[in-house]
Amino acid sequence: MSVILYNDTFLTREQGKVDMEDRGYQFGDGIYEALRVYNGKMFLLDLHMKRLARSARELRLTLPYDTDHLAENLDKLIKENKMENGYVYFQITRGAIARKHRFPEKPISCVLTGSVEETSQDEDLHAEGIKASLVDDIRWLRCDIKTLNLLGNVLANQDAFEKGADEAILHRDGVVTEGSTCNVFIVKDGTLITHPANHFILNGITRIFVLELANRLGIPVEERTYTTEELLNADEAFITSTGVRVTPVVQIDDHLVRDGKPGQITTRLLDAFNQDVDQFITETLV
Ligand code: DCS
Repeated sequence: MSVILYNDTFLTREQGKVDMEDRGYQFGDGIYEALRVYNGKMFLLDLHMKRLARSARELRLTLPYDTDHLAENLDKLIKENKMENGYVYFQITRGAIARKHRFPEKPISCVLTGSVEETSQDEDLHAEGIKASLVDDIRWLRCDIKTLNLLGNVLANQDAFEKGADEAILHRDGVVTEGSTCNVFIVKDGTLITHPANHFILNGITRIFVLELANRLGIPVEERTYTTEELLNADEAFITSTGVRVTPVVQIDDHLVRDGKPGQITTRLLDAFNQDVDQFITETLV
């Protein structure tokens, strides 16, 4: 029986009920984070908590308690569920009140829920590469906030799936932004290129980590916009996210990325990433 976090308490999954007038349910008025757990410990926790605090500020949402306390509760949640490897997901909404678009006049309590999902350590990894499909980015202009409003992402992801692809790569008028669930990188003439972290993309924690790895490995980086044409003519392409780490993109619709095999720089970054995860696991053993 799984245990969930509900505000500051722990309940069984069956006990966890949310009010039908919760603003998260009615407007998608809330924020979330998803973290990877290895060996019972949360990976890149501080960066996730920083991003959560930023999302809350941007939506003028007051967290029910501070991020240190939240981290302690998430730790307990993992232990209660005896989970070794998997994900922690949590979300915070502006709370439940009679439906009106504007914020509640008097402050009401936020609703925080958290749950875990067990997976094997490498279930979501696809080192051989995936197929992607180009889809119009029809989302709003604050994609930098990790909000519950994911309809643009959901529709793009479904569109890609129906075209036989694993992921949608989004573009605004021919400028590649990110994936429906991930960030997108290309490599051209040895340089790593990715969309700058502005309002058009979510600044992925994995994106931040991969940029640090590139720096460590001496791979030149350009954070700049690039077009779908540059993507199709890239030497290499890959996506990053909490689930997939660094995953090569070997095909985009009917077009092979170079020879349709994972690129050299992509593989170097994935190897470095995996080594850091292994080290993290070893450290948590002590
Ligand atoms: N861009 C979008 C639109 C995302 O949804 C995600 C993660 C990312 C980029 C990559 O961010 P992280 O590197 O921080 O994971 N999507 C999460 C989600 O909705 N479920 O799991 C990962």
